[in-house]
Amino acid sequence: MKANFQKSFVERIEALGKLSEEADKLTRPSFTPSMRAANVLVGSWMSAAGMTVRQDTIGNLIGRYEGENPKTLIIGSHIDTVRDAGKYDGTLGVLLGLAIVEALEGKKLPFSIEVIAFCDEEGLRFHLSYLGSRAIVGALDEKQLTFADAEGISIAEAIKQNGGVISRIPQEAKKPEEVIGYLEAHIEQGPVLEAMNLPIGIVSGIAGQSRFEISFTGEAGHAGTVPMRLRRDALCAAANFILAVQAEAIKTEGLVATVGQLTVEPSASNAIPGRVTLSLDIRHQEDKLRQFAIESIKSSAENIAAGEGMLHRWTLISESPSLHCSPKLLNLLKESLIAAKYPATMISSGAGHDGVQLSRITEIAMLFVRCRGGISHNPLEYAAPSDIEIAADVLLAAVMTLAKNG
Ligand code: HGY
Ligand code: MN
Ligand code: MN
Repeated sequence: MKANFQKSFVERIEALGKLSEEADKLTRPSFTPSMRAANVLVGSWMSAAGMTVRQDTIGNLIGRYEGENPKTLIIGSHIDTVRDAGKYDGTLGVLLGLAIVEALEGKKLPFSIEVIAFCDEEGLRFHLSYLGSRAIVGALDEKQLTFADAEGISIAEAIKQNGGVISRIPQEAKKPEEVIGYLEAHIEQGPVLEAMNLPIGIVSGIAGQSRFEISFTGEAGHAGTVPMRLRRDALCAAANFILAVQAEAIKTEGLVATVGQLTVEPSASNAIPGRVTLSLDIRHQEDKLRQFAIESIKSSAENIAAGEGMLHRWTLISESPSLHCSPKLLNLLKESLIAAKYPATMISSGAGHDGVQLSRITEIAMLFVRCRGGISHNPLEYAAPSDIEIAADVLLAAVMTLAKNG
C-alpha cells in the first residue's frame, strides 16, 4: 500500500475509537449519537475516496465505487461495538474496504464495489445480532422488528427514532444476481495466528451460534424475615444454572457457552430476588453438537426450576447454522497469500460475522488479522499496523485477480 498507509489507518482507528456513548470507554451501539457521528465520519472518508455514499433505512452506511458493470463486490464489516470494546472489531474491516477503493485511485474495474458498514452487528441493545446485514439480504422479519431493548423500545421504534421508514426496508434488500461476492477482513479475536507467528490467515468457516433469553421466576421477599428453607430465590436458581452451563460446555470439545448478561428483579440489597433474566450464547463448529448441548442445558434449566418450585421461560432470540466459506473466494485469498509469501493458513471462526447473513445471497470469504494476546471485546484489543498493511495488500491483490479473471 502507499507509504503513509499505516499512519493514516491508525489515525482513523483512533478517531473512531473516540466516538462513544461512554466518556471513559468505547461503547458505540447502533441508533445512538456516537454511531451517527461514526457513520458521518466514515462517510466523509468514503466521499473523499470518490465513492457515492448513502445510509439505508436501517442505518447501514454504504459507499459505492462504480465499475464498468453494476454487479457488485461487497467488502464490509461493522462499526458498532460491544460495551467497553476494542477499537478494531469490525472497524478494521470497514477501513480496509475503504483503503482498497482508495488504492484503486479511480481505476475502473469490471465490477462495482460497495464498502458497507453494517448496522448493529453485535446485537448489544436488542440481543438480536446482524440487524443491518439481515436487512441487506432481506432476512429481517416482522417478528424480529418487535424485539425490544431493556426499556421496552422495539427495533422498529428505534429505526423510526433514527429517521428510518420501516416499509422501505424490504425494497432496499439486495438480490443475489446483483452481488458477485462478499469479502470481509476482521481481527481474529483469538490467539491462533499469534501462536503460529503469522500476520494473517484465511477463515475456513464460521461456527453456528444460538442466542437465548432465559428467566427464572421465584418469589421476591424480605431479606430479613424469610427463613432460608422457605425461599424461592431466583438468583440462586440462576447461579446453579450458570454453573450447569459451564459444566456442559467444558465436557464438550469445541463447545462454547456464555451467560453474558443478567438482570435481577427487584434488585435491592434487602430483597430476595424474585426474577432473574439472563442471556445464553452457545456455539460450535458442528451444528449437531450445538443442538445436543442446547437440549442438555435446557433440561438442566427445567430441572433446576422444578426443583426450586419456580417458573422458567426459555426464548430463542436468534440462531445461525455453521457455515463454510466459498471455495472459489477461499482460493482467491489463498493465491494472494501465497503470492505475498505467506502460508495459506485456514482458521475456523468462533466469532460470528456479517458474512453469515451475506452467505444467504452470495459467496463469502474472510481474512483474519493477528490479534495481540487473542484479546477482543476488550479495550486491550490490538492489531499491529504492519499486519493490517499485509492484509490490505493481500485483499487488494485478491480484488485485482477477481477483476482480471472474473
Ligand atoms: O458475537 C460475535 O461473535 C460477534 O462479535 N458479533
Ligand atoms: Mn464483536
Ligand atoms: Mn466483529
